[in-house]
Amino acid sequence: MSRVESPQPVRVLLGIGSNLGDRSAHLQSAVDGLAAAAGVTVVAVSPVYETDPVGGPEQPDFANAVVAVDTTLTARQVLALAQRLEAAVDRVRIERWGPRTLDVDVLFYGDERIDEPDLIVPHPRWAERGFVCVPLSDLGVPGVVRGEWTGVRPSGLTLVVR
Ligand code: GSY
Repeated sequence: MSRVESPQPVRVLLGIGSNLGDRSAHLQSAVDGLAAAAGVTVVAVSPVYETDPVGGPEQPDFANAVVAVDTTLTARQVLALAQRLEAAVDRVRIERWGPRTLDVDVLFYGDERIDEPDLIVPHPRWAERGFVCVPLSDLGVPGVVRGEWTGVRPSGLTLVVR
């Protein structure tokens, strides 16, 4: 008898950030879009932090969080989903590193290492960024040390999984 194996779900960590418009609504739309996607289960959402912008021109503070999902999607499909979530809130790239309605970064795809022009995981700068390390440590991600970061403050915003 032949059997169709369904792929084992992979734990994926996504960084989400917004510093234009209704930041809370944009982050929530990312969580909603992930929860609604076929082959994706949202496992946990970190608290939201108010964070000083890292790099780029002078721009408003960000709201940042990290979302953990289990997924049967490939890394490239997760990237495509992330890009659709950004487009869904009318993300416009006015300026590289500049303000944006929503940024969805693939931080980790299980323990896989991928090095392609448009997809590098683990994300090459995750460990240098307090706005990533602090929420990752909230989720208890193994190997992540919370550290002492300036420019990362509790925001009082809450995201829900519905
Ligand atoms: O890489 C994500 C976009 N981004 C951010 C961000 O999300 N938060 C903060 N605080 N600074 C940032 N600089 C860039 S680029």
